[in-house]
Amino acid sequence: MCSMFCRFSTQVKTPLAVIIILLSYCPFLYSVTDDGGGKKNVSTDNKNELLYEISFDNGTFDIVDGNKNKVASPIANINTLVDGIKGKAVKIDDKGVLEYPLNFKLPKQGLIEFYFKPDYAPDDAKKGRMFFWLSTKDAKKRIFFVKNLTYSYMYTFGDNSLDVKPDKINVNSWNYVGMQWDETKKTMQLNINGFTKTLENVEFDLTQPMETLVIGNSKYDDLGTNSAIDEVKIWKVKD
Ligand SMILES: [Ca+2]
Repeated sequence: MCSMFCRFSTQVKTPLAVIIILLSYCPFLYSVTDDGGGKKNVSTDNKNELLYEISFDNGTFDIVDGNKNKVASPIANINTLVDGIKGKAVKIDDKGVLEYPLNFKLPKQGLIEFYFKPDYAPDDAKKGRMFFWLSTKDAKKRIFFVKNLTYSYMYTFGDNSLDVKPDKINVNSWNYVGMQWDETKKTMQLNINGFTKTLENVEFDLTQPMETLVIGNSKYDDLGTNSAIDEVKIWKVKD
């Protein structure tokens, strides 16, 4: 039953809300380790190479590369700038979205980071929310971070997922999200405010270029965001 649901969840046009529901019913196929906490923030390791960044600090919503050269402006922009964890941030309401056309391959060892400050209530249960979605053209290969309907938070890479419970998320204050993967070591890791979970024996397919980045409400669904988001960064992780 689960494998059927997991396969079904990869269908291109499956609404994200359905994916979230199905993933919440699929037990992990691989071992998960939970370090119970400890402050880890790989981006502080200056060996890593910054590939892309959205800081919102120059008054725009543009994505720039590691040399601060503009890569893309969002297709949709109905959002406002607010005070961020650093400089300015974007406030995305339940209808807001930033959607960027891109064309790049993810590194074999990579890290995606951002901060978000939920403006919804602590008892925001049974409401899926969308924060970050990066996908290939066919949307089967994607990394996304959402709040699912049972109020845990989820990081998904392809058909693999890691999640944390809502007590790891601070409503109405800033939260750190780190989503890391290593194709060689076959691991993926979720880091929420220094609380980390790692999934092992993960098979990645990074051959297709990423073509769409959505920050905020999904273009496929009406999940809403109702949060501020800041300092989005994509890193190439170096040993
Ligand atoms: Ca900022």
